[in-house]
Amino acid sequence: MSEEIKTTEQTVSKPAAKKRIFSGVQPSGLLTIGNYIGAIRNWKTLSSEYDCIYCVVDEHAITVRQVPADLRRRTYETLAIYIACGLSPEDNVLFVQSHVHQHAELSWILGCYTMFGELSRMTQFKDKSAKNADNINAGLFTYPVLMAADILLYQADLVPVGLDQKQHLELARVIAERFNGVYGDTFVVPDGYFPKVGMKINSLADPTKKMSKSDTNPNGYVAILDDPDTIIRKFRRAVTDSDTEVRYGEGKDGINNLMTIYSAFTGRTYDEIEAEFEGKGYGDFKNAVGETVADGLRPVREEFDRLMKDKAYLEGVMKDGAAKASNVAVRTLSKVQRKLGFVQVK
Ligand code: ATP
Ligand code: LTN
Repeated sequence: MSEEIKTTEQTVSKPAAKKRIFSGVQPSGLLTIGNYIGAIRNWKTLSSEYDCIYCVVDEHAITVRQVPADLRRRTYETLAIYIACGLSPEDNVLFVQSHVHQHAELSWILGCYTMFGELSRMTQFKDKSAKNADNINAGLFTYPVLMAADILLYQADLVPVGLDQKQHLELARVIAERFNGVYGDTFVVPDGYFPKVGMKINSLADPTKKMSKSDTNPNGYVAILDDPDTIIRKFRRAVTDSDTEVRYGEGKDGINNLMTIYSAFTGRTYDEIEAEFEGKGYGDFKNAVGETVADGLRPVREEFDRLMKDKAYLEGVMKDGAAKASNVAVRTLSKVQRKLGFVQVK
């Protein structure tokens, strides 16, 4: 919809403000094809229609112990992957979470509007506590509040994420509605955006579990930056069943997962894939998936290598992105503080 602006001489049309997207990935490991298919690829698709803000969420990553030098390097790498996947810093705001201090401040405030019981029900907290039994810290527990702060700080309309983030997104909506209910309209209540194909890519080593970049077994995931031989080898080793037919169906988690990945990279439907591999075995299919993924990711890898040689450029993007993000963040936080009754002196 366009809003009409009347001037004395003429009537000009000003396009209505675009809706806003916010999303992020943790720099907690090498980004996988799960992150790519479930999230980043859709960021690119949506990027022309929306006003997009994409963040490297380093504050989220420290809920699990990180080696400082690795965290620093991965923060650059994650940003470089965003750009290499086609998200230009000119058309999208790209920044690092810890460079905009309002995230942590809003998170504290929203924590006072989030119930202990709500956080206790989060399945990611249960999963990660089981995996990190020696470090079940409060940050791991309140992680969804920080995620809500990320989203609500920018008044985002849409949040493109994979299926594992659905529960966190629903909690962000509950928190926004609760706050709005008490103080009047303050936050936009965000909607989730999930890909039609690939909202949950599973591990190649255990196809009943989500593919995860922090998996200790590197054969479980394919990293966006794995070289072609490694990608092809990992797909050849992918766990499948004892059947031989390439067919999507119950009890065929491994093949279903490979078909989903192949479909995401080729745009072919499951029926078309079944027809393509009729009479051929799993071996041929696994090779085809490996080669298709390796080819599809080649341009990303090449652009990534180029970008990582230019740290000054990446730092420029970070600085510029943080300045743009701060403009929005300052306004939301100030509105929230005013509504709460915090004294504001100029
Ligand atoms: P970690 O292993 O450190 O928890 P992760 O691989 O699960 O990390 P996140 O940084 O938590 O990745 O997720 C970034 C985005 O990628 C989120 O939108 C998430 O939903 C999506 N995503 C992550 N893994 C998958 C997957 N296996 N399939 C589909 N989407 C995924
Ligand atoms: N929790 C998300 C990462 C994340 C995020 C966000 C995603 C942090 N803040 C805001 C979307 C919007 C995850 O993928 N683990």
